[in-house]
Amino acid sequence: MSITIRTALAAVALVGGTALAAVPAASAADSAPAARSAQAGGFHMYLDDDYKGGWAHVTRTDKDLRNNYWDTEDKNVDNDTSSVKNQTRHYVDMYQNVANARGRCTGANTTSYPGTKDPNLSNDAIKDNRLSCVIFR
Ligand SMILES: [Ca+2]
Ligand SMILES: [Ca+2]
Ligand SMILES: [Ca+2]
Repeated sequence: MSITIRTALAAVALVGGTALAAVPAASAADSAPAARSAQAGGFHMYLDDDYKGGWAHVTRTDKDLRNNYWDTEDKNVDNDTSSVKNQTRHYVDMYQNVANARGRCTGANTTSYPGTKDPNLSNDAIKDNRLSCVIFR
């Protein structure tokens, strides 16, 4: 009985591992055309609507934007983002709150799709000037 359960769990783990492994494999296959977007890549955040004002970007998950700063001013990025460009191949989840003690970001959230941009976050669940945590997946 317990062996059967363990086998089932192993199968699930294997499926999960395969799915994860498939992501880098797909990227590698597209490596030539990806060169340009890799240079301009990352998840870009702007202080104002329409990709204006201060700029900051991340290239991986960042669960606390309080120690990220705009290029134009000595202010941190937390609760200040108004527009975004997702120049990655990842879905990027934008959360209202920095990670809690369990490492989970919480509150209102909006997903940015790979290769898309949004000139105004005020009409999204995350809303204007609330972004505090960015999760790449
Ligand atoms: Ca940070
Ligand atoms: Ca919007
Ligand atoms: Ca916030």
